[in-house]
Amino acid sequence: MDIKEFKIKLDELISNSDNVFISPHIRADYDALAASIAMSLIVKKFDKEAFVVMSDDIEKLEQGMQTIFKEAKGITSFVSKEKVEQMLKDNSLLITVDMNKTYLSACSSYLDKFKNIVVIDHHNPDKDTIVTDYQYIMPKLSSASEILTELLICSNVKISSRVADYLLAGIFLDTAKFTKNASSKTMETVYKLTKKGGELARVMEFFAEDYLVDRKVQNLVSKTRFITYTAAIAMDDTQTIYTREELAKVADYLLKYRNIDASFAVGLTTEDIISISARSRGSVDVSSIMHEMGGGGNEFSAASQIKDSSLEETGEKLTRKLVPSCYKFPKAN
Ligand SMILES: [Mn+2]
Repeated sequence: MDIKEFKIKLDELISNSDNVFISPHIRADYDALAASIAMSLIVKKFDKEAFVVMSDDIEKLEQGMQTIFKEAKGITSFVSKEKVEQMLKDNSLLITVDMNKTYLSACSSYLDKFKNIVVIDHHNPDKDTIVTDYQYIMPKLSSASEILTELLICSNVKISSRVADYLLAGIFLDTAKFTKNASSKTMETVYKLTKKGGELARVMEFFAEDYLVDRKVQNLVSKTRFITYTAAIAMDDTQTIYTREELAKVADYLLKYRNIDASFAVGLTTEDIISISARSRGSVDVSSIMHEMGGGGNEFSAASQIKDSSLEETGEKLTRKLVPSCYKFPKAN
């Protein structure tokens, strides 16, 4: 569907609603948060109340995310998922951004209470995708922030320099600093946001590394095994607990090496949950590999969480999936 066509439908749904809830995925990242803030600005243009449902523990977010969250409180209303149920009206609209799966919404237990649901995302749909007639799912686009920038522009919503920064941060994250899945369209979006006053130098400040986190990330990077010449798995077989963001950083980091087409970071994220963060330059569809292991994503970026398995078993299972899909001979120079 063309974005202008989608926009007409979206406008109609917003106009006819009593109030609007915007749901980023749980454990929101820069892309989900920026897209949610942008969506709230679009809704406000219709003089409708817009609430972003954030149930993450704000104190646990990384510093840059906390900065955006605190600043954005001035322009966007945030509510917890517990509050939403009391605020629901007969004609409440839910708009999910940066995710399309039921289980990734903080509102998953009461999705049926919304009169209408709109899904705006750039991840592949699958059997768990929220069932609705109103979907705008574009797996070829870099990020939800890229989609939302277009929507803001079509909606004639003023983009402040700070909102432009947030959206740039979303694109920056999802393209691993413009190194993957950044099309000419993505760069055009970056251009438009820069024209609105967004500045990459300020965006970089959100991503400033914490020394201890970076040591942890590099320590896991140093445990990388090359399963084939082009596929790498960084796996920690100790009981160290990682955040999903740390695993994502490891997988992102590994893609910087010349030969690596697909990278995987595997580690415990709680005592009994193993998480995998997968990244690809595009030649290996990591979402299909992660899908087979109970997760999802898109061809460039995917993840899964595994229960009732050991790190060793998970590592072996992943290796078996990789060998047929990933093996290729090194290119001669
Ligand atoms: Mn995203």
